Amino acid sequence: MKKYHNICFITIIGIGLSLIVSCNSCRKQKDLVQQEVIEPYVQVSPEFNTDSAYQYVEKQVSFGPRIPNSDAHRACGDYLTTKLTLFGAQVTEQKADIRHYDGSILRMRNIIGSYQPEKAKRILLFAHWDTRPWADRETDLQKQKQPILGADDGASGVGVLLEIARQLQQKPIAVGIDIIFFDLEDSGQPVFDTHIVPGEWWCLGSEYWAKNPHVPEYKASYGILLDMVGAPDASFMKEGYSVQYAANIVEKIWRTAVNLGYGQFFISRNNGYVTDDHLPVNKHHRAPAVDIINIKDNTSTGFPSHWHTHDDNMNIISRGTLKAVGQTVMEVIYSEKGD
Ligand code: AHN
Ligand code: ZN
Repeated sequence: MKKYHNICFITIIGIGLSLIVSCNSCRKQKDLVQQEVIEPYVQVSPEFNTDSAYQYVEKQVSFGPRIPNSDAHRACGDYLTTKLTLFGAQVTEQKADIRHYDGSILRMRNIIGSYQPEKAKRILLFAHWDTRPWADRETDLQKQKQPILGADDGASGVGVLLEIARQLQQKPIAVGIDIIFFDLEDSGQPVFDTHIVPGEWWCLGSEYWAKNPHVPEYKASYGILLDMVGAPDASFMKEGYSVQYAANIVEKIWRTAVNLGYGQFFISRNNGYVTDDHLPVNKHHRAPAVDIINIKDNTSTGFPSHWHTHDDNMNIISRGTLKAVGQTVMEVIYSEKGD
């Protein structure tokens, strides 16, 4: 009887052990299977055409430096207005006379293209279209006094947004979109003028709009600024004011970029505070706004080495970078649900 008991006991333990073992291997197999069938990310947005974005950058640069009060500035402004109109946006222009740091008057022209203006839920996409009147980061003083072409600093963000405008006409989305090309971003006091004039001389177009929006009481769910989004080795780090005012939008954009395979451009690191067009937009509460901007930690300025030099020309524009930024922004906005 005792022996029988023992056998019985051993058998029960045996069955128990084998159950545990088989359950474990069962679970292991399941884990394996689950790992093998991780779903690839399925893109919801139409394909951003980077050749077309490149052309829009090239066209702006072909006017020459788009410095305030110049013929090239006027001609390029007309081009941008015409393009937005052709792409089906409702276009509004804001004009005002704004005081420059040296006391002269700059004739400002902000260009706004609205899609589905009747919709309450809106997203604001913006870039500056003016170019810096000086190459004040050149070492040679003569070169410093010449205006830059601003292929990256100016034209790249606008080029990407024009392509997005074209796409919005082809395939409308669930939310309203406002695209703003701000003027007078880049007329801040040059470094060679050491007699510092107190005041804020950067981002004058966006400051004007944030105080006097084209629609009274204007608010957007969020805003995205594109600044210097064309260089082949661009690194978009998480800029300080963007994180301070719009942390969840920063995360949404960077996560989307990684999902699309653009993690080499969208770096998961915080780096610096930049006075840029998103600052007035944030301060005046028009939208929590994020700056996608090429930031470097291995240069003295914190910006790429071509910044505010004559190297900022078509040679530093890469279709691959325009694509990474354009497709990421499109994916973010085409994922939005309506009101
Ligand atoms: C300042 O240098 C104060 N802000 C940089 C913003 C900028 C200039 N973006 C392009 N050009
Ligand atoms: Zn600049």
